Amino acid sequence: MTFTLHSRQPSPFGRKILFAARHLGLDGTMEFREADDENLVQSCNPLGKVPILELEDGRTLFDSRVILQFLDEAAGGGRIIPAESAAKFEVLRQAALADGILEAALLIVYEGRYRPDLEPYEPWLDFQRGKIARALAASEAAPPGLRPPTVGAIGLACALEYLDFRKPFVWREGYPGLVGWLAEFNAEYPEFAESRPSA
Ligand SMILES: N[C@@H](CCC(=O)N[C@@H](CS)C(=O)NCC(=O)O)C(=O)O
Repeated sequence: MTFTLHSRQPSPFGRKILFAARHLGLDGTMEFREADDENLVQSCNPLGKVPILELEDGRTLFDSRVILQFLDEAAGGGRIIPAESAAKFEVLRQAALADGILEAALLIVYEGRYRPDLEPYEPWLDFQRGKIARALAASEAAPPGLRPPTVGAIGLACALEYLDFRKPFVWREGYPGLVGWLAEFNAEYPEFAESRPSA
């Protein structure tokens, strides 16, 4: 079984897939392809977003949440998404919170990137910052467990490092518990650094 991951090197959603595949021992069967052809991206995903996972039989899967479920099953199941119902839904809820941080962070980044000729619209940016602040507070109050790295933990680690990377929201001073949590995640999974974007 081989897969092609269409993504972009700095994508935090793509990073979730890279780390999960590595952790699950599936990285040897997954080829990374830089998604620089917008037509190809849109033909695989009408939403025009990455990551996309192309399967051997030509099927394409998106979005990152679906791909993570697919990888978990491909690795035997119950590895990064618990099999037991209550634990599973708690982890999926944590993952949704982390994705929400990323979505709000991306909107802040895109506000600058796609409207470069206009003044930033602060009420909109504050609205997004509020989502990030509340989600970080909730994640700090009840952080995902570290062992194993569930989709909740993977999502949160990718979200926090995306905030460090693009700096749409200053978080380290306000959330010392999460600073410690992220340090522990990195210590536990040194291979996480391999997927860290460089630019
Ligand atoms: N919910 C999607 C979000 C994916 C996403 O927003 N990807 C960004 C790159 S990090 C993208 O492709 N943006 C282009 C666009 O919004 O058109 C997922 O989990 O995969």
